[in-house]
Amino acid sequence: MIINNKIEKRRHHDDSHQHPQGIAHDDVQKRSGGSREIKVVKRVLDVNAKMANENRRLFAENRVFVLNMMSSPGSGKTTTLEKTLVHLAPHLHSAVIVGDICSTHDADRLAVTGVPVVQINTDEFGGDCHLAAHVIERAARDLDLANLDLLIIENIGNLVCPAEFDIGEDARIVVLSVTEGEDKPIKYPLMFRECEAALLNKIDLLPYLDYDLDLAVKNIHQVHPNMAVFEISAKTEAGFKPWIEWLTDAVQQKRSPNKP
Ligand SMILES: Nc1nc2c(ncn2[C@@H]2O[C@H](COP(=O)(O)OP(=O)(O)OP(=O)(O)O)[C@@H](O)[C@H]2O)c(=O)[nH]1
Ligand SMILES: [Mg+2]
Repeated sequence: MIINNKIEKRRHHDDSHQHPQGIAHDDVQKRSGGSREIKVVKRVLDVNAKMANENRRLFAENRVFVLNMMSSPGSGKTTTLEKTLVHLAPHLHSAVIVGDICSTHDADRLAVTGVPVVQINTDEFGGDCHLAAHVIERAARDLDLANLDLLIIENIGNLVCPAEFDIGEDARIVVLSVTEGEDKPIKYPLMFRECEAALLNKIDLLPYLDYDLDLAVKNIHQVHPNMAVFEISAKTEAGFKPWIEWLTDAVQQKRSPNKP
């Protein structure tokens, strides 16, 4: 099932490009005394945080574990999901919300696995480069949450902005492919600080690259000590076992009746 969920124009902020840590010109008001005050950015944050908490409550009520998957464009989120969903299918009921600025390419690919997929396109409301909590709330209405164990949200390809927005998820992971270079955790630290695990993808390409895997892991741990790192190839499924176990354990913990 694919639902092409073109979220209606329902922004909580104006059309300028706004982020909690990136300030659009419209948001800055000059005071007569010369000091500058940021008003709209705080309102955006407050509204998003409130909606994220409502999402979290809804997901908890339905005991659905929600994973927010983020990365640069093309590092392999959809390919990893295509394979991961097949591994999980015998044990868990899963669904995916996938965000892209345009097109249903990713939803078409993921639907082949048989899981329900909701595609979000942000082009109709300004081409946002991240998914915000109110967009997830709208998309989740198209899913039968009561019958789900796991909801995976493939965020829009971007190594910066998605990390700034709480969407009510239980865990966040970042996919970093070996073709992006070892230095990305150092250059884009927020993403790595905010995530609980990293998938170091496309290791099947290592024989063809001058890539230092140990340095990449060291850089990840410099930003986020002890972060779980899974070295995988979504193409060959090398390294998948520990990744699938990590995810399955996380889902089971949320669904455990003994959990307070
Ligand atoms: N060799 C190799 N190629 C891969 C691997 N994973 C993904 N790819 C390729 O990388 C390209 C991008 O993969 P996607 O899964 O579409 O990446 P994505 O992160 O979902 O991209 P966006 O949704 O556009 O941000 C495709 O051509 C994949 O076939 C891998 O493990 N090894
Ligand atoms: Mg994708």
